[in-house]
Amino acid sequence: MRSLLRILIIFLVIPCLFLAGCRKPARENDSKAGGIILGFSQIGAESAWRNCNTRSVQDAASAAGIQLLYFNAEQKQENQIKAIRSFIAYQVDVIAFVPIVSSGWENVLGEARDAGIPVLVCDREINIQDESQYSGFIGTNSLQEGRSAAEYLIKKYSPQAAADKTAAGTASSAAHAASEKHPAGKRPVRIIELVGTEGSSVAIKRAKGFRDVLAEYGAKNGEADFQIIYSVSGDFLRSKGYELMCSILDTYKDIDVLYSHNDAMTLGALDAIKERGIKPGTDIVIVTIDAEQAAIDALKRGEVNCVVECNPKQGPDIIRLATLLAKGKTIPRTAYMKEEVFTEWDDLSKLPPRGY
Ligand code: GYE
Repeated sequence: MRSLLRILIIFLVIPCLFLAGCRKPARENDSKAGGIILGFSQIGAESAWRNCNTRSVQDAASAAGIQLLYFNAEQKQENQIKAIRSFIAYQVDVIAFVPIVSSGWENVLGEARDAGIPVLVCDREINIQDESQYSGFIGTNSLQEGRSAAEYLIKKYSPQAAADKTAAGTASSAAHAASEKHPAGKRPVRIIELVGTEGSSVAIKRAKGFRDVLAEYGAKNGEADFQIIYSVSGDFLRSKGYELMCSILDTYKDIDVLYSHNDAMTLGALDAIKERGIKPGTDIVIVTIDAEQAAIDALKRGEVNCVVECNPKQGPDIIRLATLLAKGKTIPRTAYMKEEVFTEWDDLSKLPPRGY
């Protein structure tokens, strides 16, 4: 019955709000039912990670008996703004949204505040002058993910770290070979960076965290051991990861490392690399973020060297926080998901299936 109601709302009521500009006058009937209505604006379906994130929110909402008005913005901020306006017109109890980019939310969030509807920012962060325009954030710690990616590289290329690991019998031969290829003092390690969607908090912070750690390391050692020779946005898409990597391989010859902001782009890039007879994981060190099953499988095959987990299963937390907000409670300003790092030096034989 609930799903029938949801289908009716999604396919009949909301399009009506968009197309005819009609307003649902009040929520008396819904309030009598006592249920919480959550308007959720998702950015799209650009990756397996994203699809898992959407499923997680939908499953958690239905488990909690929360009515979810779900919108897929198809990668457009204007669609998200429209969706949020429709949630306001519908007088939902809470609005949750994944901001595709970090800026440009002042007006619509001001409207939500005027309407007295609390807003939960999910997955990606926003950059806004008046932080009281939203109630809190739950999602990805992108700065730390970028830092973890760089920390792995420092270990990988540190002769000492590789030697220690060899002595302990845990180093892969690739780790040792890499550190021998670039002993401190020789030419810097040359890095290609595939960046996520431009203007998104995740792309900005994954780039910044990565650079911060490399710069801190360089400052400590008095030399630049790492050099980002080219950085380009692949919009978090597998197809772009492939296309970009094809042209990058035509242009750059001495690539040591590919640092990619998500697995979808990495998987595309791996296709391009393998097509040219280059061995990913050996000839080019691959560092990727998300930890989709396909990336973990590639790590196990030795085609990827480090996978920084980004946890898409945010649904239970989003629903818990949205419920608190609907009840007029305050929530923490910022909550990050728990995330791990998997490398070629780990025993992954007992890692449970990822589910995305
Ligand atoms: O890494 C990527 C995606 O916002 C953290 O968006 C998310 C990113 C994730 O599509 O795969």
